[in-house]
Amino acid sequence: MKVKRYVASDIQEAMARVKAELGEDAVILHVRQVKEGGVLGFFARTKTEVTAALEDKKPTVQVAAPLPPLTFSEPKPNPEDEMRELRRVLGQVSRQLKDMGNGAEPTGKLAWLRAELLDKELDDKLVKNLLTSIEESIPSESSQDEVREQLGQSLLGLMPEPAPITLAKEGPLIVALVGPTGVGKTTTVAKLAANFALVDKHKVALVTADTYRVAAVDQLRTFAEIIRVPIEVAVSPSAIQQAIARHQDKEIILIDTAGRSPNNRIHMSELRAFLDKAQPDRVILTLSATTRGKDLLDLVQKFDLPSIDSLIFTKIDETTTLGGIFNLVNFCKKPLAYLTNGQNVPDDIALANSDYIVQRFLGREV
Ligand SMILES: Nc1nc2c(ncn2[C@@H]2O[C@H](COP(=O)(O)OP(=O)(O)O)[C@@H](O)[C@H]2O)c(=O)[nH]1
Ligand SMILES: [Mg+2]
Repeated sequence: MKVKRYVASDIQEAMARVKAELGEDAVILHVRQVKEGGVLGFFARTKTEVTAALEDKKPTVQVAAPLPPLTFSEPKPNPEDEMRELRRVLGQVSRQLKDMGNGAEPTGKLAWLRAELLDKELDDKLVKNLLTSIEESIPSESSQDEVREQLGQSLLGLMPEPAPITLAKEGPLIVALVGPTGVGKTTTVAKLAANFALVDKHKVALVTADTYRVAAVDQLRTFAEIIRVPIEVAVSPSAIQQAIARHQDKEIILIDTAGRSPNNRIHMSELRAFLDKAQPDRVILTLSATTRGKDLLDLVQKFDLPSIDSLIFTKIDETTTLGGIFNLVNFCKKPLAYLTNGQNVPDDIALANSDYIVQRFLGREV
């Protein structure tokens, strides 16, 4: 890779020089204002500095092919995906720069796989462990196909058995969905309620603790009326206890919690107060598959890990890389319960089948 710095009187001039020298394929790494000339900082002129890079050859990493959807809907182009692509390219450039700086260009037979896995947003440490496990499992002269096959096995080995909701207990099973705002908790509660009530003919009650947005209550209430499931609006932790007490004849009580900011301590302690009173049998952390890897890890730590027993990933129809799921599962060792893949209630939800996730990660038809 060729990296070059250009200083010009303005950004237009700098970009013209980048284009003239490095061509249209150059990647802009950095733009900043610099002072030049002058004496002891006086009379210095402000210039624009652009650092640009050009790859010598085509990148060896393959771009993941678009993955097939779980059911009907096609992956939709989405600005977040475009941003992700931009970040991916920049990440790739900065990794290569770092490798060059360290004089540590990845060597060894699996360097191609390392690049590919990092590119799919798998965490550095996880990639290292996977490569070690592959090297230990198959002969070093194995073909790329054999390596990929082993990768699939190693990834499968990472995934705990899926843990869907099962109604084995006497009295109502109390299940609460928690998670950041906008990930799809209410929609997922609606999907689960519809499946339990209409498909499996169980006695269901809904409780919403999301009273912060009028629209949120209405959203679930309208839906509950359609599927003829009772709904309670719990405005306080003690109200949630009373709401649950009123539905002891049900087989499952699904609690939709407020999508509150995990960065806000008051929000999180309110959530905890609701859960303390509700005493759920299961707390399922709901996360969006479109959230970037590192942000996912930050989020999961804010949601009081010990009390969480499983995970739901939503919006897998909106992303082509499922790398974040492996990072997270590997980090918190919690099983997945469900995946959701669209806005349609009640259809766009499925059991979190590990094989499906691995195949999609590997870019294979499922
Ligand atoms: N594409 C897609 N959108 C979803 C999915 N689940 C939920 N949504 C959408 O995400 C938005 C936020 O959902 P909502 O249930 O209100 O999120 P909450 O704030 O966590 O309760 C809505 O527009 C939903 O239709 C999914 O699996 N795929
Ligand atoms: Mg909601």
